[in-house]
Amino acid sequence: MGTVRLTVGQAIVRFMAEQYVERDGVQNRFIAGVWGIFGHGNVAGLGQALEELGDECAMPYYRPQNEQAQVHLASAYAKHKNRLQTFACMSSIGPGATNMITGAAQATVNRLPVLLFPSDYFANRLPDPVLQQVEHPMEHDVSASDAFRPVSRYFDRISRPEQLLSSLPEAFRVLTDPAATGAVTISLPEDVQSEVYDWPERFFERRVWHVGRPLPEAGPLAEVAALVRAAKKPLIVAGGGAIYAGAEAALDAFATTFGVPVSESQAGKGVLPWNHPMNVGPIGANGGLAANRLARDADLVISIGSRLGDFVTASKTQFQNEDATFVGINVNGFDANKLRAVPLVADAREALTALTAALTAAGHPGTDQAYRERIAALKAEWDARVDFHRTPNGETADLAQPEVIGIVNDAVGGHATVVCAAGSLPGDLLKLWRPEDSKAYHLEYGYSCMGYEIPAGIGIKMAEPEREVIVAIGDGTYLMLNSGIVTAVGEGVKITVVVFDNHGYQCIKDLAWNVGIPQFGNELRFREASTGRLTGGYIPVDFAKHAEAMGAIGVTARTEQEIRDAIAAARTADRMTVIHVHVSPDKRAPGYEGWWDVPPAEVSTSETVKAARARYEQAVALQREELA
Ligand SMILES: Cc1ncc(C[n+]2csc(CCOP(=O)(O)OP(=O)(O)O)c2C)c(N)n1
Ligand SMILES: [Mg+2]
Repeated sequence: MGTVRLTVGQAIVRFMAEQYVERDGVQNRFIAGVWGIFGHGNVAGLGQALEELGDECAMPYYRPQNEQAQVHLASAYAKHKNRLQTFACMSSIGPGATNMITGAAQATVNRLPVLLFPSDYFANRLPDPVLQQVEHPMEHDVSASDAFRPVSRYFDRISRPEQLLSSLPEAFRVLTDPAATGAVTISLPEDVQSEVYDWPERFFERRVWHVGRPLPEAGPLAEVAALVRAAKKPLIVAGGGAIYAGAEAALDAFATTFGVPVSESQAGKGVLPWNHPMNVGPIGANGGLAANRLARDADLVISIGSRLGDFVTASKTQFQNEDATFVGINVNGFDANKLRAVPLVADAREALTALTAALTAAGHPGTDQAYRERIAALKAEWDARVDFHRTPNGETADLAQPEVIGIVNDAVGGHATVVCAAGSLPGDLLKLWRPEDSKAYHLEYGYSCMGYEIPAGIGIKMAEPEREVIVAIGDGTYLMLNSGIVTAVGEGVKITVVVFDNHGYQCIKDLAWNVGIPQFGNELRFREASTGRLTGGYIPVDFAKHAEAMGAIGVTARTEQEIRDAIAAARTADRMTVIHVHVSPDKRAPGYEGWWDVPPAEVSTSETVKAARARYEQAVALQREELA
């Protein structure tokens, strides 16, 4: 058997180019390219390899402005591609590496594949401490890259070239396994990246990773079918896994045939179009009244591809029927078993198809007329509430955020992808945005990471260039991580960013208010001499000018017509546009019988804190600790 003489960096590039995935008979290459910022840790290793082999291996290199952003971009790309393709991301040693940790955590929380190559200190340790080395006084084998371990689904450090022979295949096995996937980190010491090895030729042969659709076992399937037949008031909670599995049609058939309402998490929103008769809208802390009322009384709750985060379960207060049974349909046994559920560990599409067949064979008539009428009545009431919030009514000096959401959604339609992650926008979008297909709503609300939005918008647009992409972003988040605009301009990626400027972290101000604290630290205000605190006027930021300075088109829009005009102009512009919209600092969509566990101080001299604590103790009594 022949060998090929390559450096570690060169071997990685050659290997990645030959890794494919296949699902349902369709094949594609798994790694679309490599994002990275160079430093002494990787310029001579992976950097040299990409420069020499990138064209030959069709492995394009992309340059971000920030290592965290490139990981967000890669995970958004993977999410839009239903996890069937992603990017690799590399960094230098130390700060470049640790900058990727936030992105790694965000990908792992959301069960999205990203392949990370941080650089690491010399394996031979001779130059120690190399520039940027955090020296651990008692454990010399510990490096900054070890901080990736708790946020990765697979971690390895390559201290001898031949370790790649087992490590790289394992990395791809984890990345392409729907139950195991998340951030995969292979840390590469600076010296090892440039070292040569005689690799077996077969290491570089094409490998096709089958992305499985695990079938439900007969026993649990029969048990779940019996539960559905016995249920009078069943409810589905659809999560991201339903979309990644391409279960839209199977879910539609199941829900429609058996009259089972479908509620949505942030990741699951859009799995059925908003106006599907069985789509009862969002559930949980940020949910709507239809889903939340049905959830309160449901006697059977079937979660499909959801990690059942606290926003979905309203911190375990959402399901108040003590006799309710839970079913967890999930490829991942960990998620399938949550809420003490009967687990159906399987691919969402396959599980729903099998369940529909079993129930049809048993002649199950589905839910009764009264329940179906209740679903329709609640849905009509909720849709009317949404219309009300989306319609401008001139109550506030600047437009209110829900009104701007309605205006933007009407302007771009139900097939543009809206992307968001943190702030008050996710809650308002969950309630008010109206997606018409499962790729029209892209929320990262697992890690809810400020800074995700702009890089994610770029990733989505790269994943599907034909689709209009709208980045909905708060002023606070924009200020945290906006340099992706330069990347988008450079790459010719045309997205539209709508900055909702309400002068600060208004969702946290709301939250502070709820726990009894007056405005403190959340608004974007000048420090005031008289108070010594951040109580002065608003610090003015011109987001349109800022975006223009980075090469984008910047527009300020204050009225409905100006927003519509700006979106229309963005469509025909030659580059990306940032629309700065002034929104009222005080008006957002209200809550609809959801709750979120944020404990106010147990002791305080403040009357508002004491009152908040008393309210909290009443609410927390509804928490179902047996579902923990
Ligand atoms: C990286 C990161 N830091 C802090 C937080 C906590 N946090 C959540 S939303 C938010 C404020 C967001 O402000 P802005 O983007 O202006 O949105 P608004 O609340 O005003 O709608 C903060 C600080 C977070 N989610 N992510
Ligand atoms: Mg804000």
